[in-house]
Amino acid sequence: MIFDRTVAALSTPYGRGAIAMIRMTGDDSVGIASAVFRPKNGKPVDQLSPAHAYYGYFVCDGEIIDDGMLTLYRAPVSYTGEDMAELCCHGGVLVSSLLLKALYDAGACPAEGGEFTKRAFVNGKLKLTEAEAIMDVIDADSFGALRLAGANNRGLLSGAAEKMYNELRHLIAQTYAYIDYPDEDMTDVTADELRERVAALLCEARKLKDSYGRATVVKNGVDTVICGAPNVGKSSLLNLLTGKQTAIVTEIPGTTRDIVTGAAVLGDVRLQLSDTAGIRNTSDEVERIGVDLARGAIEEAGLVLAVFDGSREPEEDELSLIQKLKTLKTPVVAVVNKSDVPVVFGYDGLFEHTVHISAKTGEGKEELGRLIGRLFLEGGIDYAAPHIVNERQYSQIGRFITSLSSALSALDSGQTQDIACLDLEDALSALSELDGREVNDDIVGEIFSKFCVGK
Ligand SMILES: Nc1nc2c(ncn2[C@@H]2O[C@H](COP(=O)(O)OP(=O)(O)O)[C@@H](O)[C@H]2O)c(=O)[nH]1
Ligand SMILES: [Mg+2]
Repeated sequence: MIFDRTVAALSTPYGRGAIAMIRMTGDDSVGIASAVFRPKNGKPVDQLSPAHAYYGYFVCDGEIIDDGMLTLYRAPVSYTGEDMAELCCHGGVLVSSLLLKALYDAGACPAEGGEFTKRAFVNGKLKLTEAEAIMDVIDADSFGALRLAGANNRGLLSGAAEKMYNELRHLIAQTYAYIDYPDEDMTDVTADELRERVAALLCEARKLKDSYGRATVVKNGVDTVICGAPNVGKSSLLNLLTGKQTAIVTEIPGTTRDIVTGAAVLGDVRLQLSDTAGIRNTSDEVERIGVDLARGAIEEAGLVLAVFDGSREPEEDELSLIQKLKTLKTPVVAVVNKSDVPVVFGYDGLFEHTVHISAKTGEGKEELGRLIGRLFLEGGIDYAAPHIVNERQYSQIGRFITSLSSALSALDSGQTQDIACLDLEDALSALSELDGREVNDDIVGEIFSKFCVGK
């Protein structure tokens, strides 16, 4: 991939703000910046020191339109590895559009979404997993998601992949040398040692593969359905967890009919919550549709929060709901609500997991969070360990594992080392795709097309 155009784009959101930043990358960046910027210090733009911000005036069609800052970067010491310019003007919609137009008039082309980061990747400034992590940093909406994204952006996953890559490449080279020149004392990788070292790689790769489940829980969240009889406090629980009035709460049974959704972060776990209609037999047509939706949502959930009102005995409809919930494979947490009033029925021992809470006062929310953390993260997540964070990475680590396992079986069934090495070469190629050493243009295009323009 060769980038022969110099491209520019607005890197801050389009709209009114204090400051707007326009970035430009490519060979002509400095020349084009000279056409639109007059430094206050009177120096020609091409004599400004790189990575220093200069104050001056922006010119469009021969007229000064704004004042602001210009920072130049010289290849290869820049984000993209090319010559770059960053222009900061006032954050008006008109002024930033005019400045961008001035850059286009002077020879820049509009940048595509993600083009800056794509160039950084192609020019070797970033591994593919690091580039993906940049998007995750931008999208992160919980502290946990940000920590995962930040760690991969700083190279935790690419470092782990590189370590495995180097070990495997070395192993393959040593083994071929041994096969081709067994008498020359070049190496001593016996079939046993080969088996041992492949097994060690396999163990590491499986750990990495397992990390995906936890990362998904933190990053994408668990589809969680709040269900129960009318008036037990389902909508109040949704509001407590989302921290705002997401659903209407009244003392009138049958208030919630549509599925009301919201997101919450409890500890490190993100929950994609769906509040549902209270489950009961009803002659009201609209409510009945809501109850059917609720039953359907329970079947598809990753977690069910079954809410009960602890201040009264369970009703007939609730007893059959309990039986139904017991047949689910999905984890079910019994949330016994209204703990702020005297307990009449505790639901203890009926479910594997029970938490007493008050959606009204918030009491018990932390315990619910700890319980969910234990269920989905086995007590915690180690942010200092590398994590696989998307399906693309997951499928490559899966291919790596399959190929390593196949090499091991070949050795176990008495095949020669060179036969095992064919599988090891495929394993090496899976790792290369994981961090982008060897990845086709379509995949690169797909990854960067999800980026915003200007990133
Ligand atoms: N005392 C008390 N009342 C609650 C609590 N949670 C909900 N309620 C009340 O129970 C009624 C039904 O609540 P709502 O959230 O609409 O229940 P839903 O029908 O299950 O969604 C309302 O009057 C709430 O104020 C709680 O923890 N304690
Ligand atoms: Mg409700």
